[in-house]
Amino acid sequence: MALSCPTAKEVLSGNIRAVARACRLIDDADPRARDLLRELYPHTGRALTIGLTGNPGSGKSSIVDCLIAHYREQNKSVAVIAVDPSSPYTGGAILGDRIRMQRHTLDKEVFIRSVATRGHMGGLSLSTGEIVHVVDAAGYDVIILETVGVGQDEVEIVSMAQITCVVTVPGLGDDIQAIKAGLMEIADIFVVNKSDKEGAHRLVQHIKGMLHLKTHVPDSWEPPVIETIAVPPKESGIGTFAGTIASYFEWATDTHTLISKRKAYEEQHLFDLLKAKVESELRNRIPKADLEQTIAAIAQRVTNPYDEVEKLFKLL
Ligand SMILES: Nc1nc2c(ncn2[C@@H]2O[C@H](COP(=O)(O)OP(=O)(O)OP(=O)(O)O)[C@@H](O)[C@H]2O)c(=O)[nH]1
Ligand SMILES: [Mg+2]
Repeated sequence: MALSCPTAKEVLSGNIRAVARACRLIDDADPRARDLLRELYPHTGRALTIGLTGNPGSGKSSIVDCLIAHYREQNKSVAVIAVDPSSPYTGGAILGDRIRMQRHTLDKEVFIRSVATRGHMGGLSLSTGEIVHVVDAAGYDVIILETVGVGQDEVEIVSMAQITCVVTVPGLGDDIQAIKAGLMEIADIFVVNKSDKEGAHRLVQHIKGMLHLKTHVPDSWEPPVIETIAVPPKESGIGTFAGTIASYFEWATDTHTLISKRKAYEEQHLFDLLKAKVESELRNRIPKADLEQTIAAIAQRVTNPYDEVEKLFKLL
């Protein structure tokens, strides 16, 4: 039986089942999701969005669990979107996320959702963005995006958050390897988790050293490096981390950084949608038989894709 589409009103009222159904429609690339998003869009852009990325197993979900507790104490509702691009199914890692955040599963003010690679044309970042819009419209105060920091996809995903936090841990061997290139540039805050382990302090110094090498732009935000322990009984640093996130929001609001980030995201989003639209339009317009013939000819090296693109482009 087809999944029924929730009304915008149901989502806006924060009805958790409606929110979950909307997320499933997005996962399934159901065209009704677009109509719903159209109605929800004016009600989005209110939540505080935090992106958390970093090495696999560095304790991201454990930190998220602590952050949920922190925000719940302040009576803020929290939605968590855990992105696992490595798995085409809702597999082990996501189950791990659930277990890590188990103490919050009965809390109605906490919504946890996993996103895997499925989803529509335009890819993971597009469908993740849409899920963010749904939970934003549903009124969650804080939205946390967790991704494993490996690919370009994830860099794109965390960049849609208002703040990007990069988590790393001591003991990964070469300290330089501890933070993947690309992540160094996008971090607003560094978290050295598992600081109960040997080498945490050295890693902090190392990251600070790397940050000092960057040319300092006046009035820019210097990413702080925070040590945390995200598991009992020695949990620590989470309050400092949350406080730093709050300071960042103050700074980013005052300096109009949030507005610039939002515009950058809207531009990216617009082009993602446009690309998806153009591709599906093109696929519809090129007769299937012609396409197959062209592809076969390219495969046999009778022609090349460059000439074929020009030909098709002129034809259309
Ligand atoms: N010693 C220690 N272990 C921790 C700490 N934080 C998390 N862990 C453990 O590290 C393991 C991985 O934690 P997760 O929170 O699942 O890590 P993750 O980064 O979300 O993992 P993936 O999503 O699979 O990439 C678990 O066994 C945690 O209990 C910490 O501060 N100290
Ligand atoms: Mg995790």
